[in-house]
Amino acid sequence: MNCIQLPNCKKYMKYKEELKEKQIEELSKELIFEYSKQERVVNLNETAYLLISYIPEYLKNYANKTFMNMWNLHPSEKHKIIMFENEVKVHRYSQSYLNTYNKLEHIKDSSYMYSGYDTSKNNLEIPNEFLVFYEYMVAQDNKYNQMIANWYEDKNDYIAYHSDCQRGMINDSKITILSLYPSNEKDNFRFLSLKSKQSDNEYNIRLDHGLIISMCGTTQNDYRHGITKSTKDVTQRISLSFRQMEEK
Ligand SMILES: O=C(O)CCC(=O)C(=O)O
Repeated sequence: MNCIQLPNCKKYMKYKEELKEKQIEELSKELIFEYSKQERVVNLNETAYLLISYIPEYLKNYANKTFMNMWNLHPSEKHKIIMFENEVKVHRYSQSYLNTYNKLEHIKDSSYMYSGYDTSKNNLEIPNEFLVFYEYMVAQDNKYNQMIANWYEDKNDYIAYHSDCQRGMINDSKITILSLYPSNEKDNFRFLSLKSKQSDNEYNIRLDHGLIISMCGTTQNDYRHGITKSTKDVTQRISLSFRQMEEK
């Protein structure tokens, strides 16, 4: 495993030098992870870290061929969430599958992101088009038992900074996001932005086609994350996020 301690350790400086040598574009604190078979580790602090890897080539080929079929699975209406008891429509389509947490007892002083008040469709079976990705993730770690698909239509779709709700999740489990696009055109790739709750630390990670990013350790307690709006026109993006929930 490569270890990338951010922002000051020697290994990170060496990594930056290597990026320059390969003439890979890197803006200030923007991290780009070109395809590699090796899993990489990004330490956000002593207890929060990210794991970065890629789906194998056969899954990428499958995604290239079936992207529009997967796109057409999005719900007809943009997603709703609950913010301090109010239903709010957000700028993306979203659907959760399998073991989704459906209790709303906390919404007086917190938010609920899996749906609005109607939780009746939060535990659907995963559609066939997405099953290969779910099965791949379960083969990596058999604790994954829940999935959310997010569909981002264009540059105006985004997800606001938030920390993921950990209610109902297995203790110390990770949350993993896979990014898919209609092509490998890097101008369309969105960024996952992570902002520390305790300091000015901020990391922007380019979410390439087929990139898998796991948020691990205390990332949800120490950082907020979001997908920012793009400043230029971009194609669609689908993200599949995988969680590890306590069995009911
Ligand atoms: O679409 C994404 O990549 C972000 C998803 C996300 O932030 C989440 O599931 O909490």
